[in-house]
Amino acid sequence: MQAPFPIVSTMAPTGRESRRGAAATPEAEIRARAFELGFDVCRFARADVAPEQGERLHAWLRDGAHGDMDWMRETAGRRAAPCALWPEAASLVMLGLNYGPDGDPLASLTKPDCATISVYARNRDYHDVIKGRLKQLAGFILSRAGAGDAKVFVDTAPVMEKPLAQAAGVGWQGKHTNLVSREFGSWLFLGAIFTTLRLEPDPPEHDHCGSCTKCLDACPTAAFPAPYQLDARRCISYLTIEHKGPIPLEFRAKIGNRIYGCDDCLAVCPWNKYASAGREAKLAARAEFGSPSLVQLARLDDSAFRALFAGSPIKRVGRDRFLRNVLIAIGNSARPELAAEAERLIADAAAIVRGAAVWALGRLAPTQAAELRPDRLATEPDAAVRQEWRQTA
Ligand code: B12
Ligand code: SF4
Ligand code: SF4
Repeated sequence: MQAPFPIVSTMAPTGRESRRGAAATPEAEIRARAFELGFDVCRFARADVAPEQGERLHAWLRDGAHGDMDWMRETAGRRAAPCALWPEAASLVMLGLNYGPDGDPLASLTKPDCATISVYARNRDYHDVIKGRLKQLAGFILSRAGAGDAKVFVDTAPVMEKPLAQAAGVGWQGKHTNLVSREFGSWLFLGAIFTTLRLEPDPPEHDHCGSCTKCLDACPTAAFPAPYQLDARRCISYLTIEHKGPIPLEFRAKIGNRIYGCDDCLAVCPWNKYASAGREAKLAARAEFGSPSLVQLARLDDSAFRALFAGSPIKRVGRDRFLRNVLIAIGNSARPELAAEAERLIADAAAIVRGAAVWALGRLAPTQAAELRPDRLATEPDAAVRQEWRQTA
């Protein structure tokens, strides 16, 4: 039987893993187990790191940059620092899982009758994939220590995963605000284990963006008011996933055929040249999600939507919001033959779908839209959809 971890690590402070040799430290054992579980990066930080993150979060919220993600504001107190969420936490185990694409992630942007689904959503929901493994790793840590407590987090809890991962040396927050790794580029999912055990921290990673501005320049909707700052209200990821109402007019054309999330700022990062395709089969792109046909997606009813996206993060937005996004892409397709899909959906039961269908029809077949307008304006029960009809004039 192996000796349990000391509750307080006895390791002398050192630098990176490579300088530690093969010593069977608690950290090395945890890291080895993390790799066995499929994680690609595993590093450690103290729970009181990155004190500036709280003030930056509050400033971001004060600016209203979170849009209608009210849960970000409501949880801000606990999100601001690990110890505010869990005062007993002493150490953080920060994990990264590589989900690098095995081809050009932006290839489908040039196929106007197809949709672009962001890389992270082309297969299983990463929350489901990662959470179980975090629990297994936390169980391993506690059983080896024979004491202590641990909590696991991936995305949904009020934890600022990016600055904490930077503090542990997983990577740095690039100008696009996501964590960039010298080894995996932009393509790491993050997860965290907070524990009452004291583990030896790794050194933080430094910023390697230099004078590069590729991600800022690539953003279709100018969502970066400044480097390292994102106005979520302008971000296609927010607009297509988090935003519940009609998509503001000024962004519709710029969205192109991105129907769920956006990868443009991630994909152009030069550090991706060191990235490799992820090794997790559950996250590798499903063939049918590579560049799905807009016509087929526009024909999904609720049960077909649920069946197609079972186990996928896309199921979160529900059929109606998803169809809203598909109709924006149809409106941007410049393919008049897709107007029939929009025309059919102007009679949909959901106002959010009808409104987007009116916009798409107005773009693809303005004469047809003008002919339908008087009758539809007279019978349309929803004020926002009537406004869409007026805007087609
Ligand atoms: C809310 C949220 C969103 C929002 C807001 C995004 C954002 N940048 O905050 C929206 C819906 C737009 C979004 C989009 C995406 N998201 Co998201 N999201 C989150 C979530 C839940 C919280 C992030 C957060 O705390 N935001 C609050 C603000 C204040 O944080 P911030 O932008 O990082 O702000 C910091 C900087 O501005 C910085 N700062 C300010 N000034 C300065 C100056 C300097 C010099 C520096 C260095 C820093 C700095 O300080 C702030 C605090 O640290 C995290 C999961 C989690 N719990 O952490 C996932 C998370 C960030 N998302 C993730 C992903 C994958 C995405 C998308 C790529 C998905 C997609 N393909 O569509 C896009 C990327 C868009 C982008 N460029 O950021 C991953 C990112 C992984 C990684 N490697 O970083 C996370 C970590 C989820 C996960 N567990 O893996 N997301
Ligand atoms: S995800 Fe897309 S829209 Fe959002 S900031 Fe990046 S490039 Fe801009
Ligand atoms: S594209 Fe350039 S500026 Fe943006 S995160 Fe990558 S290195 Fe930094």
